Amino acid sequence: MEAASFTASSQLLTAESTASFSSYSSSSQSLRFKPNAKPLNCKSSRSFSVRASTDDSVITLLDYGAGNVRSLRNAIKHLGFDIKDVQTPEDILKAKRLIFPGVGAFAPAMDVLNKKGMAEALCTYIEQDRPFLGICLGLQLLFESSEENGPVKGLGLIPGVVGRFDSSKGIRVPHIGWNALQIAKDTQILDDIGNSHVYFVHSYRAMPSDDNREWISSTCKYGDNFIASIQRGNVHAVQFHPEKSGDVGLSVLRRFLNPKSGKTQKLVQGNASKLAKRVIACLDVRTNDKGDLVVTKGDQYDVREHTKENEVRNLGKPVDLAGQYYKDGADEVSFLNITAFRDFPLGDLPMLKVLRYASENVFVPLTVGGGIRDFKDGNGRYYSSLEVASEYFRSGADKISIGSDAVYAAEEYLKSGVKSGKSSLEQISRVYGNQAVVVSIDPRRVYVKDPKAVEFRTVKVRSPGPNGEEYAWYQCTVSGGREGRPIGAYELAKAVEELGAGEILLNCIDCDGQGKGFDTDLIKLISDAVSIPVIASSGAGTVEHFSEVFRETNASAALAAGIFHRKEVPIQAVKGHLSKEGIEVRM
Ligand code: 1PR
Repeated sequence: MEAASFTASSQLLTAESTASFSSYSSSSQSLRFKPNAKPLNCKSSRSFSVRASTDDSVITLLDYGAGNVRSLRNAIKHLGFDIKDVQTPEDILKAKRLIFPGVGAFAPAMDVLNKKGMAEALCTYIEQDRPFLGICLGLQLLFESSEENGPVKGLGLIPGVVGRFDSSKGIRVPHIGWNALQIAKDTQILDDIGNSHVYFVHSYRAMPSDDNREWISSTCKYGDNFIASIQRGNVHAVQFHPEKSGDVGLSVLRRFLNPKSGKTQKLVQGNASKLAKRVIACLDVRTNDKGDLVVTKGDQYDVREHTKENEVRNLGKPVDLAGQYYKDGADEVSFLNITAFRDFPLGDLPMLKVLRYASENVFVPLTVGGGIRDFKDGNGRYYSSLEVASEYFRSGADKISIGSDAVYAAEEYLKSGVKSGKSSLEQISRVYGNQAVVVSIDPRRVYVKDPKAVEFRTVKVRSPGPNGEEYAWYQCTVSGGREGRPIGAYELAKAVEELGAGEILLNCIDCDGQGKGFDTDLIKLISDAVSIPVIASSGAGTVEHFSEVFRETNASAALAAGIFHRKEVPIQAVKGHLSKEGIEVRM
């Protein structure tokens, strides 16, 4: 996954990278791909005469340690292959099949490849037309350069510059979600895709041109037409994430890992043409009074049964439910550790275990939230929010979600007008990219008669308040709705976008668990205010509530919990309804 925003520390890295590029540039010139050269025109290294391994069941993985590749490891293992990690450039040259999942930002990735001598080994490997699969940033790095905190030179194997999506064209950046491909040529690994959707998450992309046309195996339309995959001989790279693209994605990986594999399962063909609206299943998780980690669900955030015992409502086991929702067709699964604001999440080993087990069998994106903040444990040891997030990523999360701490960061930012760079939100998005950071907002409606009576953005509500009020503002809360803060959801959303959030999970305490529909007033307000994707949450009760929220607001995704846990409405019923209503979904 490439990072969308790299500011303070990346500038340091970029400066370093620039230094190493200057020593690298002479060789990178000769590494540059010349369009008509065959085979690939990389510079061979004299020192690299290593024989390829002969074991077909072992896949070599180039993981330079910049982020979460656990999902990919899980997918490879799920398909029955073992993984050998690259430690040295020689390991690249010994590989029988090499997968390069680019993670982090372009400049630091190139920096690591150059410093470890892997850039040249990679070029040699590709020049020899040996089986290669680049993923996401692993595709972008093959190009001449990137504008991401650059210009920064890439491996120079494919002509072209990687640039940022242009949000002024009315698209949301990052590009997050399920999109259709236009297949440009026959490549074995895309054979099963047809017109199904695959999962993308990125802010930068390579554009097709006459110079790189012969490489392009598929394109995708998001604002512009960008390169979704390339292929030449045995060299493949994809901008999407096969390891997070469900059965279709697994088939892409399977076909790369085992080219002899025929069609192994019948994939559902949809009428994919553009970015699909996502349907997300959410699991609110906490420890019950017996000490078991359970999926629970509240009514307006109250998760206790209204009985004498007043026990925590138990709706199932987190790993089982996540696996079930994946099979049922959820486009994403979210875990919210709802009491982590008062506990130390790294002390919550069961939650990390849940994530590890869930990610072994769930091949769509997994988000985890709860308790992401700086923390001092009982022995006075300090843990940064970045360490907490890193542990979540290592355990299998693709995105993390920040609640309370993002409210404090936004308040601070609005008060001082200065980005400190120190908030959890800023730190995590700097290291993992803003597409990996969701901000979860827990607002409560506050009715007012006169919008001028409050300093926060109000909306004219469809249903007037208890005293006939026609307006409302949405007060942000922290600690699972227990404390209201002096900031509105509108102000918070704008601030966190500036601080580096890549997506907003927009709850509404009033609607939570009520089954009466999403708060479209709130969702319209926020989805019109920001240019990052917004996930509508709280209140889904029927399939019509989903079509309503997508028709009336600019939400990119809709999330539900109660109706899925209680099996009142299956995920496929939601998708079938949306599709019938002409709203594109991944089937
Ligand atoms: O503040 O960073 O520790 O994060 C805590 C996280 O836990 C936040 O994302 C917050 O939303 C969540 N949370 C805290 N307390 C509760 C609670 O319910 N008591 N759950 C809670 C929030 C809301 C939704 C829910 C939808 C859909 N849950 O995620 O799943 O409202 O429900 P529905 O379809 O049944 O209506 P931090």
